[in-house]
Amino acid sequence: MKIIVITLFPEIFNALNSGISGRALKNNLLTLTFINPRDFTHDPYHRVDDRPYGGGPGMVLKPEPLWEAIMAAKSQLPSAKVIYLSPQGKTLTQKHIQNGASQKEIILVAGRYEGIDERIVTMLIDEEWSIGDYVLSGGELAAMVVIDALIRCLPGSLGDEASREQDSFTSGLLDYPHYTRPEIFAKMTVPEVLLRGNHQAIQRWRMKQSLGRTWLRRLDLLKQRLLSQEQQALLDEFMQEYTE
Ligand code: 9WO
Repeated sequence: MKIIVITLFPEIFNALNSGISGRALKNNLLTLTFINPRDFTHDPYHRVDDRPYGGGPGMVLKPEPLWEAIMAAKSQLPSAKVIYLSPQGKTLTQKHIQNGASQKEIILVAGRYEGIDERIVTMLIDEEWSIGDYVLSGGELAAMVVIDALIRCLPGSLGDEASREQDSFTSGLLDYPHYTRPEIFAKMTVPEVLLRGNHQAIQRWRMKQSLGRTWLRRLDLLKQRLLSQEQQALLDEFMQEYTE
């Protein structure tokens, strides 16, 4: 997969050189490059922003340098969708990420200031994506969230490929609780079933916890799903124990 990010601050993305994303980059599962609109300014001050028409606080990213930057990216990745990270976009879910990960090429546009000139959105942006209902100082952190989530979907990105299936949301349910040594910590024990080594019992306990937590915390997710007979029975058990 090839991603070009249009950004005034490519250094921010250095954080992706650590951990799972760092290994994916090193192994060339993903090619990540940057184009800076400031490199497409033609005035002596290299200005990328200007005052908003109609007045008001703050500045707007000028259209010309952004236009040239996006066109340069499109010439490198002709089949790429151009995606603008903004709070006005559709809110992403794991499904959108999985779909995005099947694309060969993506161009991500990270805005700054109060936003980009709307004519860029009209002419060059194919989709607007939001990572949640809050405002950041710029699109870079949102782009990094998207890149990290995409990388996890690429085959070969995880040390143990089985762990992807276990990811919360891949299954549409919340994760079950995790424990490791020591057996007693801060006077708290580990659930007995996890110590006994009965794998079928452990699987059932984990599914029950996942269902129970999703019921308690994210009823919206549970309502989108059809439960198997066994899952319904496990959830009934959880609800019974919870309410007594
Ligand atoms: C809103 C706003 C309201 C009053 C005054 C100034 C204001 N600026 C903004 C605003 O949305 N600024 C954005 C900052 C411009 C585009 C880049 N920025 C951004 C992207 N903030 N948050 C995101 C973002 C992207 C994806 N998902 C969540 C948030």
